[in-house]
Amino acid sequence: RPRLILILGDQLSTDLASLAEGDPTRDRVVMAEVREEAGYVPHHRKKLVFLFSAMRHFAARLRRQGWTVDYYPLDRGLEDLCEAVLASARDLDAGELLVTEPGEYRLREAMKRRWPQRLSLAVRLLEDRRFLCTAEAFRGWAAGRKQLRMEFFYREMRRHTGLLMEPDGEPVGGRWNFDADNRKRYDGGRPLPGPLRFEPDATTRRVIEQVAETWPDRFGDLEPFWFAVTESQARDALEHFLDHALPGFGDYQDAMTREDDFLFHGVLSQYLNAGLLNPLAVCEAAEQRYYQGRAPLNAVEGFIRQILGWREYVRGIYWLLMPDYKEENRLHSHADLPWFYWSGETGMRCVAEAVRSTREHAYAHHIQRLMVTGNLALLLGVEVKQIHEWYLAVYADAYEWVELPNTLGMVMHADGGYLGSKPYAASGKYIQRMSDYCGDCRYKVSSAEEDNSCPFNSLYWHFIQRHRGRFEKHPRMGMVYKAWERMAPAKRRAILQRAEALLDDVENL
Ligand code: FAD
Ligand code: DLZ
Ligand code: SF4
Repeated sequence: RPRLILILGDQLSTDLASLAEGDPTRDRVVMAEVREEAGYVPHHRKKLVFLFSAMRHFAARLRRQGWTVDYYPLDRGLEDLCEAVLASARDLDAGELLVTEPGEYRLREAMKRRWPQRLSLAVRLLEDRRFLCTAEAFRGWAAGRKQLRMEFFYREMRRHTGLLMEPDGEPVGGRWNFDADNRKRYDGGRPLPGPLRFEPDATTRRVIEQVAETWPDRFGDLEPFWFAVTESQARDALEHFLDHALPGFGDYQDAMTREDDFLFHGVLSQYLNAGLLNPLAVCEAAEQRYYQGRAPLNAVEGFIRQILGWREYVRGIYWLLMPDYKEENRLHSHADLPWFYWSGETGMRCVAEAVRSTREHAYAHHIQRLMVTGNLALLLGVEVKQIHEWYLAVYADAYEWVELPNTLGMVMHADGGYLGSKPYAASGKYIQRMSDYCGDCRYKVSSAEEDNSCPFNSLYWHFIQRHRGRFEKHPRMGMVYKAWERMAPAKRRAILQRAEALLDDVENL
C-alpha cells in the first residue's frame, strides 16, 4: 500500500531519511502550515514568513522532482499536523506514515503515543541524518561522566569526522582550540560585510501578506524581508559568508557594535536548522578555506567548533535529559520577564540594541543573546519558563532542541552546571570591554552604587551575594568572592541597596 511521508517545517532537505525510503511513483508527501506549530509560542513574524515561504518553495521543488505533495497552506485553517495527515490519509488508502523524527520532544511524544490511534495508521519515525552525532552516540559518550564538557565532546567529534585533523591524529595547528585569540573588540579595522540579502519573490510576498493578515499585532518586523528561502539561495549566503566574513570570524567572535548587527557572524543558523544547509557540508567548506589559505585557523576552527561542537552538544543534552530538563530551575528564578524584552524601551543601551536587532531581523548574534539579554535575565532572576519562551519565539533559528539547553543550561544555569560549569554572570565591565555601547548609555558603566550606575554592576554583585551558598566553593569563582569580601562594608551595602532598588522597579530600567 502507498505510504504518506510527513515533512516538517524544519526538515526542508532532500537528503531526509523519509524521502530516501519513499517511492515518488507511489507514496505521497504531506506538508502543512498549522495553528499549533505557529502558536506554541508567539513566533516572530519574520520567522513565520521564512518557514512558510521556505516550505512552499521546498514543496514546489519536490513536485518538480516527481513527488506528489499534499500541501495545506495557512488559509486551510488546520489545527495541527495530525489533522493534515488525516486529511491525506482519507484520500489515499495509506498503509503507513513515515516521518523523520521531529526535533522537539512534544511532537515526538505525540507522534509515538497519540497519532497511531488518531490516524489508525502505523507511524514510523526515522533517524534525522542531518546531525553528526546521533542521540544514541551522545548517550554513550555521556554515560558515566559526572559532568559533561563541550570541549571533550568536540575533540571526539573532530576525531570522528577528521575535520581539521592531521593524519597522525593530532589537531591541525597543534591545538584544539584557538579561543584565546578570539577576543578582539571591533575597531573598524576590517570592513563589515553583512549577510547576503535576497529580494522576496511572488511566493514570499504572498506569505508576507498572509502572515500580516493573520497576526497583525505579533512581535517582529515583517519587512524588509531578505532571508534565503531555498537551498540554492542558502548556499549563496554561505559562499558570501566564507568569502567575506569568515576571515574575521575568529578575531571578532565576541565583539558587539552599534555600527552593525551581524559583524562577522554567519547568519546561517536559520538555514542550518530548517534543513536548507547541511552542517557537515558547511564545516567542510570552511575547512577548505583554511587549506586554501583564504581564512586563518583561529577563524575556521572557531566557526567549526560552533557547529561541530556546540550545536551537536546541545542537541545531545536535550535528548539525553528531556522531558525533566525543561522543568529545571536550580537557581530558583521566579521574576517576571520585563516588558522591555518586547518593546525595547529601556535606558540600557546594550539591551535596547539587542532587542531592536531581534525585532528587525529575528536575529541577534551569540554574544548579545548570551551576555546582554541572557546575562540580564540571569542577574534579574527571571523565571526560566518565561525567558525560554521568549528565546524560542523571537529568533528565526529557534527550535526547542537548540534553544532550551542554551537558555536553561548556558544562560540561566538552571541545570546546576550540567551544560557549563560556571554561570556566565558578568558586570557591565564585560560589555564595555567588548562593545561601543556604554559611551552612549543613560547609565554609568564605571559605577555600581550611584543612582545612575550601570544596572549590570550592582545586579552582578547582588547575584554573587544571593547565590553565595552555591558558588563560593566553585574553583573558578573563589576570586570573585574574595574581591567582594575585600570591598569596604559601606560600599557593599550601597551596591546591594542600589540592586534592590533596581529589582523593585525593573520595568523602568
Ligand atoms: P555564528 O556565530 O556564525 O556561528 C555559526 C553556527 O554555529 C551557527 O549558525 C549555529 O548553527 C552554530 N552555533 C553557534 N553557537 C551555538 C550554540 N551555542 N548552540 C548551538 N549552535 C550554535 N542557536 C540556534 O540555532 N537556535 C536557537 O534557538 C538558539 N538560541 C539561543 C539562545 C541563547 C540564550 C543563546 C545564548 C544562544 C542561542 N543559540 C541558538 C546559539 C547562537 O546564539 C546562535 O546559533 C547564533 O547566534 C546564530 O547566528 P549565526 O548563524 O550568525 O552564528
Ligand atoms: C516552527 C514551525 C512553525 C512556526 N510552523 C510550522 C508549521 O506550520 N508546520 C510545520 O510542519 N512546522 C512548523 N514549524 C516547525 C515545527 O515547529 C518543528 O518541526 C518542531 O518544533 C520540531 O522541531
Ligand atoms: Fe549596558 Fe551598562 Fe554599558 Fe549601559 S552602561 S550599555 S547598561 S553595560
